[in-house]
Amino acid sequence: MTSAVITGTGLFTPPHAISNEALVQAYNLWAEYYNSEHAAEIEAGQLEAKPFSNAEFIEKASGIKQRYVLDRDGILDPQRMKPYLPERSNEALSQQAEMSVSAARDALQQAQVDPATLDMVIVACSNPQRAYPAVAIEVQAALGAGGFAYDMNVACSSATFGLQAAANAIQSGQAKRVLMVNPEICTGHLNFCDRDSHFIFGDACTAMIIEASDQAHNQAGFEILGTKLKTQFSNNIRNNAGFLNRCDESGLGALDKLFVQEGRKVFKEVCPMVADIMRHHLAALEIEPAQLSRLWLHQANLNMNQLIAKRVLGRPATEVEAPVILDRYANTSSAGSIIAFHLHQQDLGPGALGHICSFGAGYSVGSVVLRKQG
Ligand code: CO8
Repeated sequence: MTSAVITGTGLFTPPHAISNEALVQAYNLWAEYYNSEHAAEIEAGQLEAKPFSNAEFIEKASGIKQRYVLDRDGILDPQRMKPYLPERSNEALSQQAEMSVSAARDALQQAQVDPATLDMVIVACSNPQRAYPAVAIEVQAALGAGGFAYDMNVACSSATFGLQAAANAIQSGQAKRVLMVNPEICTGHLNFCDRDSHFIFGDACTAMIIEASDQAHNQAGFEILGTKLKTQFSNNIRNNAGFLNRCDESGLGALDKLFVQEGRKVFKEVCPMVADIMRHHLAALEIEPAQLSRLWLHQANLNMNQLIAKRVLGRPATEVEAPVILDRYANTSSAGSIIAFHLHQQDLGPGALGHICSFGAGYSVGSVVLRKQG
């Protein structure tokens, strides 16, 4: 069977960063204003006072120190608490297509691939910015790619599920050269007025070129040895935004539908599930965890990653073995594990084995085992 090889990766990092301190200052100003505006209802027990946020708590609970965002001003304005991302005309490149093209150009260059020779484009992310036409088809047109394109969404696991779709298409002969991009605008659907979650996410876009091995110009890529996907329904991470919101008569439909989660439950339920899937996947490929040079894990929470890596390896992982990018990028949903891969693989020699694993809403887990070529 033809093997599928990752021959290029790219990353778009937004130009603005927000530190925990700046984010907390904006939130606390907003909370102070809310509490004074609603002092009478809070006093009468009709409303709860908004609690204050804390930068030290955020770093200790999550490992996050800052996040990159498409717009800083709107998020840090206590009168607004959401980014300014104005709708563009239909003639302009959409925000997600723009990020995708930027990350894709880097990946194409690394792979030494002419975009006209791409025959499949997948945009895989948590929140495609519109229903149709697919953002992927816009990206295909912007790059002058051939073949076909589609969007897919499996929340934080969108990229690994996209990798499996790309590898399957190559192995079945339906495609020879695939672009898979992950334009994550997490700040667009994050509630910056919620102390428990306002710090969790940032924006970024990653891209990968996946090719049939006999097509690859870059001989130092990563062969996909195997992919394993798992889903299990849970309401613990949810976003109810959708096209039926406007059809609701109760008034609830008019409210902003944003990211909500039971963070503690997610932590407890997802960690053992992920470690178990990773170990079983390695065993099925007859690979011992000790043979792995690198774990590129989903970047949601540092404590979570340390726990999962320890369960997989049977000992704590070093920072080189399980690189961390969430301190700078925060949780960028499906882009997180791919950013870790993009930034932390250049030192690996031919034959080195590595493991990408994503996990998140669904629940969904995507496990991809790679071997460095060269
Ligand atoms: N400042 C100060 N105190 C706070 C804050 C804050 N900002 N936030 C919470 N607290 C308080 C709590 O209220 C609580 O107080 P009390 O003890 O009085 O009740 C106390 O601190 C402890 O709170 P927690 O128990 O919630 O704290 P944890 O130690 O569990 O940390 C985390 C919270 C960081 C959220 C942690 O539980 C976690 O990371 N869990 C896993 C989350 C996860 O991986 N989620 C995956 C979501 S991503 C995904 O699937 C993709 C979705 C699609 C993308 C969406 C884009 C928007």
